[in-house]
Amino acid sequence: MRLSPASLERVPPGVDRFAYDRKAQDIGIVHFGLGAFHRAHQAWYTDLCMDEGERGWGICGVSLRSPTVAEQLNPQDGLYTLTERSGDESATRVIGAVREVLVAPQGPEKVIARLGSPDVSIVSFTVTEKGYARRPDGSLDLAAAEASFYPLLTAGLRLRRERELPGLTLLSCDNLPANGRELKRLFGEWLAAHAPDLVGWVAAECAFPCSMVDRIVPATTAADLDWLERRIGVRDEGAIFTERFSQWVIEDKFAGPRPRWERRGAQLVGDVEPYETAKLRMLNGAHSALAYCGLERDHEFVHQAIADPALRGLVERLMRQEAATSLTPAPGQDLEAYADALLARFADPALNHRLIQIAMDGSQKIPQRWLETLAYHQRRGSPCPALIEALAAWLKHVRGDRRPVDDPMAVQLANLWATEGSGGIAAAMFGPQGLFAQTWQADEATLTRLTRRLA
Ligand code: CS2
Repeated sequence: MRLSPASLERVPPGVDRFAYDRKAQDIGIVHFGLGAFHRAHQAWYTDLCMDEGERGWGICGVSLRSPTVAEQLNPQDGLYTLTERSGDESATRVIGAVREVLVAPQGPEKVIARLGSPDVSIVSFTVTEKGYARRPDGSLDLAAAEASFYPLLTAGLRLRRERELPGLTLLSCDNLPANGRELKRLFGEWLAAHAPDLVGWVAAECAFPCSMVDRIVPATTAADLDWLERRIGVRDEGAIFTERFSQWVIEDKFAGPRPRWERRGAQLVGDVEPYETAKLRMLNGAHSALAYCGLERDHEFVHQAIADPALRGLVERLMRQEAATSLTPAPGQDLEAYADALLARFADPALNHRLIQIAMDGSQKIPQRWLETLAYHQRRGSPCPALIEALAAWLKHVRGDRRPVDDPMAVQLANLWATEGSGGIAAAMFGPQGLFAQTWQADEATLTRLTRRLA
């Protein structure tokens, strides 16, 4: 039997669940990219806040491509469980916040109508780095943007203006530096090309807060679903598994009402940047290094890679000597303690976080995770052996001869390898004319070092 409002009563009392009147909640949030991360993070905060008395923050999730999530959640009326795991312990909660799941290609007009609803005041995004359609030089790839959220958002905002409704808060929750400002800039480029008449209205009526989001959410496996079914007595095809830790730092800059997410631990601040940069360079930077170096050494999971003494040393150095020293902490932000906490999170075997999941889309991730740190230290003449080691492992990974490469630039990267070979690939990527020159141009010594490592 599937999890649903009707089968909820069969779920044992040890499983926590929402306590608010679900049907009475209007949809106040439209979310693009209803993946596992959103369901473990923002939807969970919102669900807990509605338990605290916040009202009208039901979520309409929009999948931009695949019908999979809709097929998982719609037969369950949007209900799903979130299980937090740590060591031998676990705790499960039924989440009620998702009220509707739309699949954009199956009905774009429904998405536009929802964006045009007077009840909606927030549009949030977890569309992954590539969903923003940025080229390596930072500009908007108009063709790729066409297949992402840009056209729908434009049509929805146009409808609001026609109806004389207020604008929206557009809240990016992806792992990009200054994600709100990036969204604003990229959406501005899109509007200039496709809807110049909306530029002024969007600037006046919409807000683009930055946010730092953090929770490790491994992809759910079939074995996880079976384990949960044995535990709770019903089948949840939309179940999500995560760690106990969660963090959300949001720039307090909204165009209209918002849930008081701080009631359940979100931090509303004036400037997100110190948190966001630390998270990208330390957590995500270490993650990507573990992924490429770990796969090279035939590890499968993060907890296995971090238990490998060679990789542990590399990650310690990357976080403490290379990433942390490139940061300016906010008052009270303790980067040594942050590194300690990250190591403990990575080591938790309960998560079974696959390295291959993190290895995805490296071309979209490494600029903010590694290259900005490398640029910082190069200006000061300090070496970054751990990051160079990680870069070499990434270069080898995208050559694609050991395992398939899941990356929007996979073909381009493989072609570069084919034409440049191990003697020229480093310069083709990171040299003065390299693909990533916008973020970092390696000096001669570094290129030589990298090339030697690939030989
Ligand atoms: C990971 C992130 O897959 C990845 O690239 O580094 O998803 C990471 O688990 C989250 O950002 C943690 O908050």
